[in-house]
Amino acid sequence: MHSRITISPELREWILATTRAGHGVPDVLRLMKENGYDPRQSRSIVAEVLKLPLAALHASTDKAAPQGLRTKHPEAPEASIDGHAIQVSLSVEAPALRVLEGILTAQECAGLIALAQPRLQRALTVDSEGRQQVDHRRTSEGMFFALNELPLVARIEQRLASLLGVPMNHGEGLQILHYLPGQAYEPHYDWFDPEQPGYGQITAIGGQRIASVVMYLNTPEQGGGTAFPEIGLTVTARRGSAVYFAYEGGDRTSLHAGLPVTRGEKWIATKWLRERPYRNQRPR
Ligand SMILES: O=C(O)CCC(=O)C(=O)O
Repeated sequence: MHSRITISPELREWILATTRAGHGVPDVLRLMKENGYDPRQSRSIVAEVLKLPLAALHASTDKAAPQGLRTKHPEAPEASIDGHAIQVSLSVEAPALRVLEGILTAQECAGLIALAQPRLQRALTVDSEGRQQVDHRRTSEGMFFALNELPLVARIEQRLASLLGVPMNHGEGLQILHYLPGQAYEPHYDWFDPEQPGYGQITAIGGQRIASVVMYLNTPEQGGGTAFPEIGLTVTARRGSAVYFAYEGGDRTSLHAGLPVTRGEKWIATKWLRERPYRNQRPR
């Protein structure tokens, strides 16, 4: 798409080194402008070097975009969104965590499973260089919906956006995971480590992740809860409920794991939220 641009090896290496050092796309574009590059041409060059869609760079550098947005932790015991009653049944301060009942109806859970099933593949994780890879720590199967891909997906995304006070476009596409007996997701953080070499590239669009919502689409017969080992909490997986947790600034108490399913199966839908708009990126 950008094959007609000539990029010197030095410039290419500088862009890669700058993002690897933890700077985002807006910083790279600002520095290029200060050095006399035309902003439009800079965007094309950066898109080509970082293998990002050009449209996404417009989103990440949009001056009107709120920077460093945070989610609003639900405080009231009950919220009504679109006539949909959501209850907070457990609150924790560190990490900021809420167990939410009634986030999805039984029909919505069944609808997501039916839509996802034919598209399942071995779930991947993002390595320290920002690449998607098969990882022994995560043995489930999964798939991503694009943001706003279908009316059901859009309705759920809008509900989460209203509940948490962040625009829908700060969300990554909804991920569906399916676990069978013995499958699990070992303890991990959802936020990206700024010390890792791929940090600048992973966060170039949308910035850092700020919060997660894990929604349970079925009730496993046994096992499959979401554990938070730093605080000694396990959230039981129950159809239609969810666990929301926030981790601005890389909160280490947000360490969590999908415990092994010991009988039956487990289906979840996960929404990760970013501090800035995130343009409908499918995992690379
Ligand atoms: O399966 C779970 O309960 C947790 C899933 C999870 O940690 C994730 O998708 O990041």
